[in-house]
Amino acid sequence: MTNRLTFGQNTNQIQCQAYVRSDVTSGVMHLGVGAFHRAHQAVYFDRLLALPEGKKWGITGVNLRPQDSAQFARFIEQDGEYILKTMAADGATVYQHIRSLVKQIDGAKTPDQVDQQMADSATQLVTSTVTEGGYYLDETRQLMLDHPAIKGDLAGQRHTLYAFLYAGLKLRSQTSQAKITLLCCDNLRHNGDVLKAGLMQFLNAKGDQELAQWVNENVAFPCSMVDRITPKPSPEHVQDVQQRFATDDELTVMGEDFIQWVVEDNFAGAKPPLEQVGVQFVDQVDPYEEAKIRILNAGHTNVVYQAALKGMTYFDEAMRDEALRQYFRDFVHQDAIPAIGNSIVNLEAYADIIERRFSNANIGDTVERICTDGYAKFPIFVYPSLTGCYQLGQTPSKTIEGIAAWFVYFQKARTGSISTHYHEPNLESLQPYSDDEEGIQAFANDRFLWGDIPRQHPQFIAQLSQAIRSMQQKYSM
Ligand code: CS2
Repeated sequence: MTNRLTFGQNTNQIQCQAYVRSDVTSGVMHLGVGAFHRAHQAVYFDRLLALPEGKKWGITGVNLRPQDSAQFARFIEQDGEYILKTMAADGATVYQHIRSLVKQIDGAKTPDQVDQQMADSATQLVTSTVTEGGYYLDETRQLMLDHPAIKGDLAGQRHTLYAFLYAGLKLRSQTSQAKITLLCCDNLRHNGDVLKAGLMQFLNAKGDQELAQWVNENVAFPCSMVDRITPKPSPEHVQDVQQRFATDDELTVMGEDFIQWVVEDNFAGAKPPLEQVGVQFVDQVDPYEEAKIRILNAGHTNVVYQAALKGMTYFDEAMRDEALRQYFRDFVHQDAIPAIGNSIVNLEAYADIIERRFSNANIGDTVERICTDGYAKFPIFVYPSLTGCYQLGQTPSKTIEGIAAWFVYFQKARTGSISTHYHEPNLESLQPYSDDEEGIQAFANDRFLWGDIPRQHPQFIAQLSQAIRSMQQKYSM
C-alpha cells in the first residue's frame, strides 16, 4: 500500500516542480537508490519532468542489496517521494519536494521485476550508483573473478550489479532488442569504460558470447562526472523536516547548494534532453572528471584522516584549522594541479570553489562519512597525483602525507584508539599491515593501492615510510 507524503504546514516553503505525476512514465532505471542519487540525478530528472518533452523520463528506483530492503520498504511506502534540503555556505536554505522516482522495485526481493523493467523498450537509460568498490575490478581493470560476490553471481546469484545487468539485458536482447544506455554515476575515472569492462568480463566468464556481442552492438556506456556533496542525513535533519512541514518523511536527504553533472554525449537509443535542465553534454568528460576526482575527492581523502587524527567531527572544521587548510592548498597547488597538467578547466579557480564548498558548515558533512572506504578511494582519487608528480620528476610529498595519515588512522581504528568509527568494507586487505617497518614496507608495496609505483619509482617506499614515521610521532603512536 502506498502512502503519499502529506505536509501539514508551511507548504509555501517547499519548492515543487510543476507536473502531474500520473502523466509521467518511466524511461530510466536507477540501480542503488542511496542518498546521493536522491540528491543528484533524481533532482535533474525532477526538473526535466516539468518540461513538455520530459514526461517519459520518470525513474524506476531499484534496490539491489538485501541489507537495504528494510529502508527501501519505507521508500515504497512513501511512493518514492521525499524532501531534499540544500544549504549554501551563507545559510540560504531550500526545501524541494522531489517526485521523479515514480516507480520502485526491490530487486533483492523481486529480481524478475528488475529484469522485466530493463527489458521493456520504454526503458532507455539505466543509471547506477553502487559506490566505487561496487564494480569489483582490480588495479589492472580485471574483474575479481575470485571474489565471493562475483563467484556467486556467476553461479546464478544476485550480489552485484553485474548479475542484474546480465539478467535484464539478456531478456531485453531476447525480447524488444531495443538499444539502451548504461550510465555509471559513481566517482570512478572513466566510469563508463569501467562499467563496460566489468560487464563484458562478467559476460565472458559466464560464457555468453551471444549476449556479449549484442551488448557491444546495442549498448552505450557514456562516462559522466557527478558532483554534489551529500552528507548522510542526520537525525536532526530528519526531525527538522518532519516538524517544519508536519510530515512523516523518513527518507529526506540533504546536500550543499552546488550541483554539477557532465555527461559524455554517447547514447544508444533515446537521450533525455537533460541539457535543458543544467546537465552538460560533452565529447570528452576526462578534463572535468580528472579535475573533480584529483582535487575534490582526493582533497577530501588526503585531508580527512588528518582531521580525524585531530579529533574533528565535521569536515568544515578542517578548513578552519590553519594548518589543514594550508595543507589542502599545498596539496592542490604542489601535487594535484601540476600532475593534471594542461586542462580546459580553469584549475586554480576550480580549487578555490572547492575550498569554499569544503568550508560550508551548514551541511554538517562528517569526517566519519568521508573516512569511509579508504581502500577503494586511494587508488582512484590519490594515485594519479603520485604517478603524475613522479613522472614530472617531483616528489608528491603532500600526497604522501595524506597517505601516511590514513595509515596511522587505520592503525588507531584497529586498536580502538580513535573516536571516529572506520567503515571499511576491505578491512581484511589492511589487516597484514602492522605499524612497524615490515608492515609499512608491505603497505607501500600493496599493488591494488599503488600499482607499479614502488617498482617504477622506488623512492616512494622510503618517502612513505618516513612520512608515516613522522605522522606516528605527531599523533603519538
Ligand atoms: C567524497 C565524495 O566520500 C568521498 O570520497 O569525496 O562523497 C564527495 O562528497 C562527492 O563526490 C561530491 O560530489
